[in-house]
Amino acid sequence: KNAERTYIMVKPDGVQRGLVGDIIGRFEKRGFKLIALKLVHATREHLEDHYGDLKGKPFFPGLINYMASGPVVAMVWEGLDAVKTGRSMLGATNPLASAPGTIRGDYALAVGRNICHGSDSVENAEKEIKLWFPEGIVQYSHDLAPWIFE
Ligand code: YYY
Ligand code: MG
Repeated sequence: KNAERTYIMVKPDGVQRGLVGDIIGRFEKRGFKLIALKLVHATREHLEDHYGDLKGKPFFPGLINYMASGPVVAMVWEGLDAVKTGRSMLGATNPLASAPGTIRGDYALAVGRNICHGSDSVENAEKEIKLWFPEGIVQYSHDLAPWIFE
């Protein structure tokens, strides 16, 4: 469970608004280990794959336009309960329902401009990590683990 992984992405609005450093900093300071990171301007096909479960929703075309409007920062973070903890750090899907102190609750107002993505299950995290990082993930040890995990 210490080695659980989640896929976290700063969306195009988060990149444009200069929130990349803050979002990375929150995950670093919480104790998660950064194991993959890149800036990508994704194709519509790739984004339709990523959001495949939402095909058919009324907001889907707008979501793809928004996500294809600029580069995103794709990341994999590893640590204790990474999927669930990552979701709680992001806040609710609709930023108006996100608590202050969460990323969306601090920086966003509109559901269609909610600045970040996080995997919603371990199974989806694995799929998303494969989709965004087909080249694989760097392995390295970081000696903080005993200071963060029992
Ligand atoms: O996982 P999460 O991002 O919190 O929400 P999803 O239900 O997976 O929807 C993905 C994405 O779609 C959401 O972050 C914003 C957008 N969206 C929308 O624009 N309008 C909605 N009513 C619901 C979702
Ligand atoms: Mg989702």
